[in-house]
Amino acid sequence: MQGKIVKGIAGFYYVHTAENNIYECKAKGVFRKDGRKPLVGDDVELEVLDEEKLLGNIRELLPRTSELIRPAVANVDQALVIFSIVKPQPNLNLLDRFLIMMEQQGIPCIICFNKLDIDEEGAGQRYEEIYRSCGYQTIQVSAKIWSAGKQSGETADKGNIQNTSGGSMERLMTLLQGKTTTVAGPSGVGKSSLINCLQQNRVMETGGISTKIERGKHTTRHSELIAISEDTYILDTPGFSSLSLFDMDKEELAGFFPEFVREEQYCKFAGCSHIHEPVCGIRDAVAEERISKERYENYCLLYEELKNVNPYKGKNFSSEKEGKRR
Ligand SMILES: Nc1nc2c(ncn2[C@@H]2O[C@H](COP(=O)(O)OP(=O)(O)OP(=O)(O)O)[C@@H](O)[C@H]2O)c(=O)[nH]1
Ligand SMILES: [Mg+2]
Ligand SMILES: [Zn+2]
Repeated sequence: MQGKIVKGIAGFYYVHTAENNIYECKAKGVFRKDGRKPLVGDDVELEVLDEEKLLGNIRELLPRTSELIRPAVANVDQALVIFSIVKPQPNLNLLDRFLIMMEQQGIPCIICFNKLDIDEEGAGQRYEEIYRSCGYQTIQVSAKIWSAGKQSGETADKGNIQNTSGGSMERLMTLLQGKTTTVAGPSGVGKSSLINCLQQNRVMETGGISTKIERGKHTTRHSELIAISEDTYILDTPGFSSLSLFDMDKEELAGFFPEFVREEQYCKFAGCSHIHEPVCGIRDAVAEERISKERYENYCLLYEELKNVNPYKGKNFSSEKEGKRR
């Protein structure tokens, strides 16, 4: 029988099958010999041990279409990165790190700003503008309003969700339809709350945020894949509070800022770092507000960070070249 791993905890894998059963399985297949490890999202071949108690063994891992390192998950089509507009306020540097990480792994991102209901100053609009101008799909929602409407039966007809105060939930549903989406974002922004709005069957545990520091409490501890409809899955993940850029030279960084790419042609120097060179297309675009100041500042911070992480990388490269010339 075939199924999909929806959760993995302490050596057990929970496998969802077409009959809508979830089997508790151990990894017992030959794949273990070549050091392959099952991931949430993996399609697997399982052997049923006990039909009543829903126990089984995973015999084989089917080929993956994608594999993410963080969160560790297979076969996702896209990421829905969620930040709240307020409580907690978004850390755009963390958002940019996440976007870069996904660009590196070739996974498209939708950026969702939640808690629209308590956005008194319209900050969400500005965040949306920053990221829309980079070419990302962006959306503002309120899980709270939406779930209140759902409970009172207002939005029972899914095709007719047009609640402006609840945000663009209908559009969000359309973006997720037929795909496997990993949700990501800091703790306390409402990832689990939003997933609860999107599906009826399972209720994910949600937690408060600490009133003092307005941070989340890390309520979700394990990644879990939830079937919203037959071919639509969403992965709830634990919140993260930091991300380090990995495996990248500082020269590569600009390539992961989609809005930089179209302006680079105006840089005078090939390999321009966009930090200090005269005649720089990126810095001109920032001055003319075609590139947002926030994004550029984060670029500079991350560039500096990469420089410090691996200060000798560039130098090694040039000395190698000299060595060859001799
Ligand atoms: N005002 C408001 N509060 C919300 C909204 N969505 C979620 N919350 C609240 O924010 C808090 C955190 O929500 P969760 O869904 O647990 O957040 P999470 O992102 O899953 O957090 P972790 O599991 O810790 O990573 C809870 O108190 C929710 O009730 C919203 O749209 N508006
Ligand atoms: Mg959660
Ligand atoms: Zn430049």
